[in-house]
Amino acid sequence: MKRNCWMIALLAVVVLLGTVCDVQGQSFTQWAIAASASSEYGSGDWSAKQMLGQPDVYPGYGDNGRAWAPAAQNGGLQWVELRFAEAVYVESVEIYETFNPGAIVKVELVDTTGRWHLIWEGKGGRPAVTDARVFSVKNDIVTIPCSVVKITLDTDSVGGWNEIDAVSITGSHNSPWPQSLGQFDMVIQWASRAKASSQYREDRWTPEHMTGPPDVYPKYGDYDQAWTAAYSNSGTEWVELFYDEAVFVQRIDVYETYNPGAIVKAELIDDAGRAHVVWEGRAQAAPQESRILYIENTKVDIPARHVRLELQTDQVPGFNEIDAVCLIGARILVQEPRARDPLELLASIILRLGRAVERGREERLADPSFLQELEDILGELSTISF
Ligand SMILES: [Ca+2]
Ligand SMILES: [Ca+2]
Repeated sequence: MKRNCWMIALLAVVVLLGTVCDVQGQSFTQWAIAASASSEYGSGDWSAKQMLGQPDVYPGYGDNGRAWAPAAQNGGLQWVELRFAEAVYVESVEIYETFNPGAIVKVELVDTTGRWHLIWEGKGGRPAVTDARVFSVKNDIVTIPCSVVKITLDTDSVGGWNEIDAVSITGSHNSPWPQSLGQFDMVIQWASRAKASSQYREDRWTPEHMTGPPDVYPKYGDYDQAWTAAYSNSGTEWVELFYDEAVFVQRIDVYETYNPGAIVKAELIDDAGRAHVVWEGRAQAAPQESRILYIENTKVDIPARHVRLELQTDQVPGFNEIDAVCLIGARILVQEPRARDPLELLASIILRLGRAVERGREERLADPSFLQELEDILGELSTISF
């Protein structure tokens, strides 16, 4: 056997591994198989089990017994808990709200060890358009598999019955996050301090109104609990947000609650004061509704607690308002060596053994018939399809 035979065997193993990983890495959507709630309007219609399976009200809008409703219209905090068949690395949670949407204030994932992780929080409020909506929450917080979702609603925040038709999770069996991100170490932070190039008034629409969790979103409009610049179409403006703890930033979520689309650049500023560009885009008017601009960070791997956003306010007519900015990141970068796949390990051992036999023959280190026997065994090993 010659060296290229070992190489071919190794290549075959590598190709096979790649294919297997591809199949396992695909994300898929699951619908709830079990549901419970803090309260329910009925034991049949409007009960928690009306959230099981695929939506059967959505995209319809209105009071419908095929969706869950709490016992009372305005009954304070209520929660629902949904269980899914397979634990997956959750990429997003989709919540089908089919009557009086906007009351969701908290979305949590429960991992397979039973630990709770907050992945989204807000104050609740009626969105601009009263229509059925799919509220989609991205997850970059929990980097281990989960199969349970808990959703908390403040039913006082949106009048009338707040109904949920169905809930799904989308995720895969393979982690979409870099190996280096430590498990359990991702944190959600809201800005604790903020400043801006200008502000509309001394006491209202100030930079401080960008600190803390969103209190305008999902409402849309000109609200003084959000920041806006002194003038509506004055050109370049900037805002800076400060957080308590420096993290390796995974994502920046910007809550734009009035005339969204003016942001053109996002930077992280390290503790030495150097700016690192995370994202750049073009200003463009977006639909007249509040939105979350998700800025994924794949470029900058230094810890940061300081974010700078640049806006081109003359490109999007009207006042461009920002309600809150969330920083999501890992506390520490765990540099664990990647666990090697057993097949990959075997292939590399076969390759090493082949080289050793070759060296033995070239340097006459052993009996030629013994080396021949070793070579024959290696030949057999390389014909096995892994
Ligand atoms: Ca339903
Ligand atoms: Ca705010």
